[in-house]
Amino acid sequence: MSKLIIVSNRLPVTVDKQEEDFVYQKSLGGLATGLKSYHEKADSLWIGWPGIVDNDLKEQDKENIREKLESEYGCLPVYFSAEEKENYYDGFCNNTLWPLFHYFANKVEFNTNTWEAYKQVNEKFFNMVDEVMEENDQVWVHDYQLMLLPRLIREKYPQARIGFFLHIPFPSNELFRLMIWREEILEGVLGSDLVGFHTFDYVRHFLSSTRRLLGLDNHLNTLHYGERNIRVDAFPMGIDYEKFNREYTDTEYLEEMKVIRDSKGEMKLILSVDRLDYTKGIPDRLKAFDAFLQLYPEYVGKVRFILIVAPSREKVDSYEKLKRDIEELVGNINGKYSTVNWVPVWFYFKPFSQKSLIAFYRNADVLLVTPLRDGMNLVAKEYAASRRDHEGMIVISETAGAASELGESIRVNPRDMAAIARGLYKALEIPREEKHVINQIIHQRLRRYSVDIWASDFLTSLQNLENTPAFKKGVVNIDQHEETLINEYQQANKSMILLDYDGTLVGFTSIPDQAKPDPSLKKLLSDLGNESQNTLAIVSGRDRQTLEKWLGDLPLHLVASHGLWVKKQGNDWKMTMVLEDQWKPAVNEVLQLYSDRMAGSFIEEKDYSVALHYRKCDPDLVGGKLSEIKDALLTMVQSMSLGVLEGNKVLEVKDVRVNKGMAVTNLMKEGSYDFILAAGDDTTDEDLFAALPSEAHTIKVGFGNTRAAYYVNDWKAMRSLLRKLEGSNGDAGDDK
Ligand code: GDG
Repeated sequence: MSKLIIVSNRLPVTVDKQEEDFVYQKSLGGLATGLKSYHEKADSLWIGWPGIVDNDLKEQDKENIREKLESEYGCLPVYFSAEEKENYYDGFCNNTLWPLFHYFANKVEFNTNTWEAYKQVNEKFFNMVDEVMEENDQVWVHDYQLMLLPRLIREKYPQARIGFFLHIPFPSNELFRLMIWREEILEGVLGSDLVGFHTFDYVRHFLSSTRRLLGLDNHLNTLHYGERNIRVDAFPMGIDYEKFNREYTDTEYLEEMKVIRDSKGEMKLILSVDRLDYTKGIPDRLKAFDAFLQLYPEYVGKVRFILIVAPSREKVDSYEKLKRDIEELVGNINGKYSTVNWVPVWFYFKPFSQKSLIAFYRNADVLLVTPLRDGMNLVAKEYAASRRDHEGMIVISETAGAASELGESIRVNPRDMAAIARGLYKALEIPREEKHVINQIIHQRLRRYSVDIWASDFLTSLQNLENTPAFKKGVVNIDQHEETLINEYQQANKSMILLDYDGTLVGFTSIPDQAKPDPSLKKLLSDLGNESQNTLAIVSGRDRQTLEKWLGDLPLHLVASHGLWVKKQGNDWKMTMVLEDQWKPAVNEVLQLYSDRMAGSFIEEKDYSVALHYRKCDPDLVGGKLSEIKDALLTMVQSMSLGVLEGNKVLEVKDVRVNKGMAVTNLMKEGSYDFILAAGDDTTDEDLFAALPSEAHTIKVGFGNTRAAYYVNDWKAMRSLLRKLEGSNGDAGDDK
């Protein structure tokens, strides 16, 4: 039986040493609160740090804690020392990743020691996963503290199903690229099969970073990475709706409710609940409350702001300072407005029990939640769910992930004090009926997409991922057909092998001239060409001079410029069609105009065509420009027999009568072949596939739609297939 392993930095249980005893408490924080209920129902195994450092523990303590965590909570502890905690957690996680991902670039510290500790602790987590992992287990890794873990697991368990979920925002590439170890971090996450974020904005940002920094294209949110496909998607985390919406009748709750209600009297309550963190925008919120009292003096004496801040990360310097700033602001406001029987801000710096929190939620007229950045913000959802009477109203910052789902609430810019003040006023004054309609919609949504549904949605998506690229429906990986292919090849009397060059036999380079064949490729082609049954042809878009220089000494035919020039083995180059080239300067001029404004692009002029190469350009820039360029060219090319051809990161204008299919049809006429294999990677090779009889073995190299029957992942896989074919006829040769 396979199991689910959840891995996160903190366990849902925190172990604390009090005197000589160990106390087990619920952990605070969004992830722990949210996923705990699912964990209990799913009977999963949860690996994480129990919140206590190694230095406080004897070996025997560690064992006892492990035993209790495992048997009572389904958890397994990863221990680390105080020094590791300082460097990995306080250091790299909270002084580097956290501020960077929340757009606080000025707070980011880069430090090689903390990075080393981050790597080391990720390894520690891996060791614990490794200890309990069985082949068919699913692993779900959580959050920014463990971004290297998916890759570590993948390296040892290539077949495992691994999911990763980021609970905080993924920043725009402009921010993310500031990270020194950005490639390692992306590659770490890409060990997963499914990468989840709270919102589609974070999905977009992640895909933009993988594209710009690792050069990975994506199709319908699927990344093709090496041999694997990785799905990237948005899964907005929900809450345990029932828990917050339920009616409680226990004395603890009823007493808490009474105390809050009595103290409230006729007063309107504004509430906010956060962990202590500079991303939560607490100082700005206090200033906005001050602005509210100034702008709407009729509320002086009639409204109270309850500010609950749960202590967190107090050992990090900036958090200490933040606490002092908050205290000062609270002091200022209270000093300015308080009267004998009214204090505007009630500030609590301590955690409350969840029941107390629910009691606060149920008595608050408005929840004011204005983080400067927040991955999701569960407090907003918990508040809405808690107000069973549909009387609550939320003022939420547009930079919180939850704002996209709580669109009916009042959305504000968290730095705009006047806007927050106006938002508060609106929330307090909103007509009852309107408030009820808004609440109904929100409740419905929260009830439906609860945290359990969120977790099972993520895990079902992980389970159902197909291994074959979704966009190659009906096209089969040649691996599944390899034996038949080799058999047919061995039995054939006359074989024709037609191979494109760039992207099919060699990888792409930023400068086309650098893609010349390596000795191993030359040996492979020479061996294949020397087989007596074989006719081998390289069918390329390159000019004849280059092909001659690189491959002219091999036993094969060469087809250059997409079929315009053909050189049969041992003969001279021949033009397959008489063409004109007077159009080139005009086309060149148009392309040049665009190229000048597309940094990284360049123009290649061939005998009878002009190509614009844009491999090194910003992909988003190209996306917007291509159709414009095609439009501009269209009017020119319509009057001639020219066409605009889209290849692999290249746009080429050439005579439409010339194509790879036409040239190959001529070659094929010269013999009767009982085995035909053709392989190519871009759209110009589709003409080649189309011109071949249906029994031909057509192979698309890499991604994308194709009329070929099979595909291989990349040029390396193509070479290895050709080696096997060649080797199957006796001497395999040594072309490594
Ligand atoms: C991260 C992301 C994302 C707070 N004070 C008390 C208390 N809490 C509970 C709340 C809520 C949780 O802590 C806070 O969750 P948030 O979502 O607001 O924020 P983070 O902890 O920063 O969580 C965040 C989340 O992960 C989930 O993916 O939404 O964006 O930053 O559940 O109720 N609970 C108790 N006493 C308190 O005083 N018992």
